[in-house]
Amino acid sequence: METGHRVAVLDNFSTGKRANLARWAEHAALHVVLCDVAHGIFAALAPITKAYGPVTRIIHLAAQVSVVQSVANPLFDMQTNYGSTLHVLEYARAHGVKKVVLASSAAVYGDVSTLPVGEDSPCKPVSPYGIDKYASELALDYYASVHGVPTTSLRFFNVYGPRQDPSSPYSGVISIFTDRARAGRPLTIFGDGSQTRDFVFVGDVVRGVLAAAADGNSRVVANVGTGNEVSVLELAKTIVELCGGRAAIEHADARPGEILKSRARVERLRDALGIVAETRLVDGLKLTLG
Ligand code: UD2
Repeated sequence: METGHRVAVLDNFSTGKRANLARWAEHAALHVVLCDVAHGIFAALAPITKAYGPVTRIIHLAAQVSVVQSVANPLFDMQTNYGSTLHVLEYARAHGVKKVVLASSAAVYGDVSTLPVGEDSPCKPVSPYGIDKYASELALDYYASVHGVPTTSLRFFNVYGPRQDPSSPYSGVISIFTDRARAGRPLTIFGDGSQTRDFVFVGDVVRGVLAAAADGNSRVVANVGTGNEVSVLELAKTIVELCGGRAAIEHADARPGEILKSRARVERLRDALGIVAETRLVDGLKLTLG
């Protein structure tokens, strides 16, 4: 909207909060529509399509985001994560949308033997979540080649930042750890904490998403990460230290269906989209802690 675009937000607010849009609430170019994307978007967008013409660019972020939840309820994951993608692509096909950007995931790779993992590595997901994100990528590719819908799939690594909700046990680890460390409560590490992740700050992710939406190329697949990996134990120690050192670190059983190591190759993000995720973890953590 800052750049003169009209924006429709479709959300069922199952995890997101309207309050996060408060800054824009009165803006005439923002339309917030209560909608479960997995049930279709034609009806939800009909008034906007009628008044202003069809949506021209879609950023598809709607998903259930927990790998653990997908293991417990694979059908829900498929309906939510893959089903929503098909609804988005059907709208795009019907209305000649100029770009569909999918929030895909590092989970499409599964357990990788060689790190950093590049986009041409084989995709062997080890969870229903990873399978449904990969299926979504294949659907984008199909709609691009058969129906001429321009697409970009961004494989998000571990995204974190302010306003991430820590309230569910399946919330992102940084939201949980910062919430607990702030309150002086113990941080629980699943397993020995040697598992690694490539944590990428939300501001850098947003720049990648906007670049992908504006990009004229189609069928681009790019990782969105920093190219660095940090162990969960190291992460926990850093957060405890930033919060004054009061909180204890505990261990519990490792989670099923999880990947062990994760680190992105980031050359394509830089070369195809001109983006470098440059926020250092410690700076991103400080911004998250506020
Ligand atoms: C994240 C994303 C997922 C997908 C995936 C890609 C979230 C919530 N999930 O899954 O959508 O994109 O990355 O690979 O962002 N952990 C603890 N203690 C806690 C919570 C987590 O030790 O209290 C560990 C957990 O076992 C895992 C790591 O921290 O090894 C990261 O867990 P997560 O749930 O933040 O994210 P992940 O990588 O499962």
